[in-house]
Amino acid sequence: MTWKKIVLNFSRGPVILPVLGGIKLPRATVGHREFRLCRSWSFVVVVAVLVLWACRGLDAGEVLFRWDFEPQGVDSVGERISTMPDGFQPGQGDGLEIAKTADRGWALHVSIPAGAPGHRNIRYMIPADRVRGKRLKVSANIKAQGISQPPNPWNGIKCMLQIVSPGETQWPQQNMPGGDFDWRRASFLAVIPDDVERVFLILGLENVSGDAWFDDVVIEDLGAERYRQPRQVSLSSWDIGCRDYAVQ
Ligand SMILES: [Ca+2]
Repeated sequence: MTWKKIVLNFSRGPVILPVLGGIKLPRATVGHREFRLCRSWSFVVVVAVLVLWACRGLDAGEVLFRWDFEPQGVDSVGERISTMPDGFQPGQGDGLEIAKTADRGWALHVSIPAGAPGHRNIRYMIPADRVRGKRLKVSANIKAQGISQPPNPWNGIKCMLQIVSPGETQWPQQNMPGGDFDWRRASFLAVIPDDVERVFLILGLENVSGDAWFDDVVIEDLGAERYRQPRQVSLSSWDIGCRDYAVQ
């Protein structure tokens, strides 16, 4: 039997379907034997539901934290505010503010003057007990303007976790390019060890100059760790959801 003998035959009359009814399903002929491609739409529906359920487990989870940097009080009604969200620890120096953008409302704006690459960030301490042994997804909308070329791939725009465990510190992130780009969604995954002591979210710039904006920063709990290796995974490129992982 060869594939050449497989002929789809759409002329054998209707197959009455138990779910949708009245829709013709094609039949296949293999040699002298004939069979239906699908026994019923019920089977198709069940498979589709299972696939959707499996995909949901890959990229959706309980939202633990979300920051959109929008003002919360009457004091914030104005042209400009500089107050960081509750719990965030701003770094020293200028160049950190919550500023209004043209297309995303208020956002975190981090700026370092051209010609003087340096470090500037804010950090948020995530309660370790809340994420211990969990898989986390961190995502944010990021915009860049005039970011100088990072000296190393891991420098530059930082949307990163610092995971401190006994004898080991991990820095999972998605590496990002320099230059200019409009709002894009960055995301990465991280596995939090059972013995974690401290976890920080860090947003800012490292070893570069230029301007970066951060908005709609979300940390999701994807559930308990399903595997031990790799301990960190991150997306290899922009905007590809949670399907194509690259081990850092
Ligand atoms: Ca916003």
